[in-house]
Amino acid sequence: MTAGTMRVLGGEVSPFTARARLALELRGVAYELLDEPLGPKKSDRLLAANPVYGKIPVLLLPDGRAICESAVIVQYVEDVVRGTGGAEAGGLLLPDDPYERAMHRFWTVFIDDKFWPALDAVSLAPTADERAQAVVDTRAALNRLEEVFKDRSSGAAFFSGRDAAPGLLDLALGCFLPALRACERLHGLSLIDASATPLLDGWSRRFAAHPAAKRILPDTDKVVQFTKFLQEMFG
Ligand code: GSH
Repeated sequence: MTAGTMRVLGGEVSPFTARARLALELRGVAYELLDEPLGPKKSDRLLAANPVYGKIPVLLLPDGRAICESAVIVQYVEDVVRGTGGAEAGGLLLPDDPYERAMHRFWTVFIDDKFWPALDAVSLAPTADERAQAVVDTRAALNRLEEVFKDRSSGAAFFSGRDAAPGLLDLALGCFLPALRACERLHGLSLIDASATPLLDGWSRRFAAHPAAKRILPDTDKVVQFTKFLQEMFG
């Protein structure tokens, strides 16, 4: 990858943008963040780069080609760095074993399809009943991810099975930690904690303390403000 020429269309409080940026940071790829204001009207730049979904993040390659979908971007970064025999070749973001790689991809899809919609609905579902159900669904997804951590981490610090380096699955869930903490604060809930999900509790502290996460993840305060703005917009 040519340093300094990658660009990310994204937003500072966007969890999916954080996921893509974390991969670039962890792999030491320089990039520029182009802030893409999200509102009812999407910019021509975003629609040209992501005509299918019109969503951020989009990774713009030095030659202008675009890659959409945060988990696809993470895997692209991994593929390119492996392909160039980068200093960390041998699998930093995904395990080497094909079955393990498949499992990490499977649970990444679960996080996006089950966990995130449930967490999002805790703040944004239209009715009280739906919000209550969303809390139940969020807890159920986290309980499942507690089991996944036990199975995949092999006792290491991260889902990646390593003590020093987070991988795809860590990024997939970790990008939502600010949203989760904001949701806890806004609704007086405790979702990841030492009694309900002790393994995820330890993991979340280690992930948040990782230098790349410290650089990229937005402050909980900012996410609280953004969530309130969304509640007003959709409420
Ligand atoms: N599956 C997508 C990914 O992983 O990149 C989700 C991206 C996504 O939902 N991005 C949000 C967005 O662009 C911001 S965090 N929302 C604007 C919209 O839905 O119109």
